[in-house]
Amino acid sequence: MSLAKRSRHGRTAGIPALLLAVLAVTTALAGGPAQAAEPLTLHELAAAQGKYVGSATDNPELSDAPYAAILGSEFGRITPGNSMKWDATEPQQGRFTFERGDAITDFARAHGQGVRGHTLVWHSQLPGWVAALPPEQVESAMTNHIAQVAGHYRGAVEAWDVVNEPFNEDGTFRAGPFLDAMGSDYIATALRAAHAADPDADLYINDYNTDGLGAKSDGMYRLVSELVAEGVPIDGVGFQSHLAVQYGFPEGMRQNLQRFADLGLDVAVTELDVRMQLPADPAKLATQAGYYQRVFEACLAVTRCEGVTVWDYTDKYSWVPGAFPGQGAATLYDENLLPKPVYGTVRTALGGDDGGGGGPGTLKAQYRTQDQATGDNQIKPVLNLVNTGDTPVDLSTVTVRYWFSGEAGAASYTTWCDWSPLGCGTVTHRVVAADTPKAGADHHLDVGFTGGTLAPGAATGDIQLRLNKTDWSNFDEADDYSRGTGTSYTDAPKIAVHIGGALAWGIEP
Ligand code: 9MR
Repeated sequence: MSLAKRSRHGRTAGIPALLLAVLAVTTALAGGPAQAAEPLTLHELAAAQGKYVGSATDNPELSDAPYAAILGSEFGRITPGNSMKWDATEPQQGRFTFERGDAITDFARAHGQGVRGHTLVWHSQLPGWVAALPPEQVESAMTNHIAQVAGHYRGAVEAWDVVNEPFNEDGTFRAGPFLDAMGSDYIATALRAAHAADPDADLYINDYNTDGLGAKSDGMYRLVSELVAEGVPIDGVGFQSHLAVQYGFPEGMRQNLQRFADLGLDVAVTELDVRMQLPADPAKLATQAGYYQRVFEACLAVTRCEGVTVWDYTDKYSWVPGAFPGQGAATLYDENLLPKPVYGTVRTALGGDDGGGGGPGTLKAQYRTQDQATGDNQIKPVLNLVNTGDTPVDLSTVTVRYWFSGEAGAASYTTWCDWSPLGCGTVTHRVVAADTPKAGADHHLDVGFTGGTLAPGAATGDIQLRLNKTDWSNFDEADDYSRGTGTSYTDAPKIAVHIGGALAWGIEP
């Protein structure tokens, strides 16, 4: 892609890298070491290296103001998850609707973002009328669809996924109305029609399970080699990268991206997420963080890799739980729009700090119980926080969360710190009703600190806590989410630790 084309949008590569360097120097001079600079966004970190970081989004989510604020600030490109697809833009033959897609391009324009158009020709989310056409009418329906949609978005869309998911797993062409009517030539025909409709857009073919070396990516490689040799207008290949911790990391991803780049094409990671079987645990989360890191490193290592788009940035709107029941936790932010530790991993992979969110393992919670009675009127967790990172942690930025269920009786609580080597005067504690009450987790005890620093490798030592209902009625602790039975300290993934508002340890219920 040319720099001239990039400069249509403010927050892209090249010039901003220089600006960022100047800003960093200015900040250092003005602020001195004590005044931390505002952390750069993911996209700013990537742009300093000539790449973008994008996110998919969808129309209903844009009315969620906190969601939209992060989408608009943290990401430099957006992809409409659904609203430019054929069923959304031409539900009946010749009747085009662009309102929802326009809302996406309007959002992007207002936030200085680029747009990846998605998608013109795909077997899925294709209205029934297309498959019902006599074969001899399919080509003109397809080229008309492309002319209208790509024509409408000309100038507003940076790149198009012209053809989506054309391959079977073995690298042969996937059946569908277009292949049936035109053979594999439909792909070249679609690319030519898109080029005619928007000569400035980068034209991509996009697929999944082509991220690593293998039969399916070999099929893609054969196809695009031929298209390039025949002079068909193709600019890039998109690698969706819908990964799962249980299926392993795609073999040879960097080499795979590089072989496409060596054909003179751009490449991009277009739909990244890394799902897992729920519940998440520290081992799965560590594997996931490793996969995110390797995808970003692969893109950074390949000069012609334009950037990485995540298939929505938050578990709140991820497609995964709907498509794979029992799986999830696939994205960078949790359902409360807090960045997860994997967000810090991505920042670090992009050459930044971890955003203050604490990378995996910066701080961990350990738990032991000194209360074997599960049916009495008090809960007595004992906590120990350990700094497993290599920088000191300011304890005033830390909140620890222990979830339990309140059962019948009073809904108000009294909390106590019985003993801690830190001094109980520095430990704050209160009970909060959960935003989303769950069985065994309708309240949480939040523990904080008025100050203090935990050095790398250091531990707080015992924080002996206790709580009761104000009417002293009994609890049933047996089902409490955060409770354990061990009487000596073990790592406690069901106790969450937030640093500066970002989850740094544990899994929320
Ligand atoms: O994120 C999209 C989801 O909202 C839709 O229900 C789904 C229907 O097919 O499509 C999702 O996006 C897909 C994308 O268009 C192509 N690659 C796979 C994506 C996840 O299914």
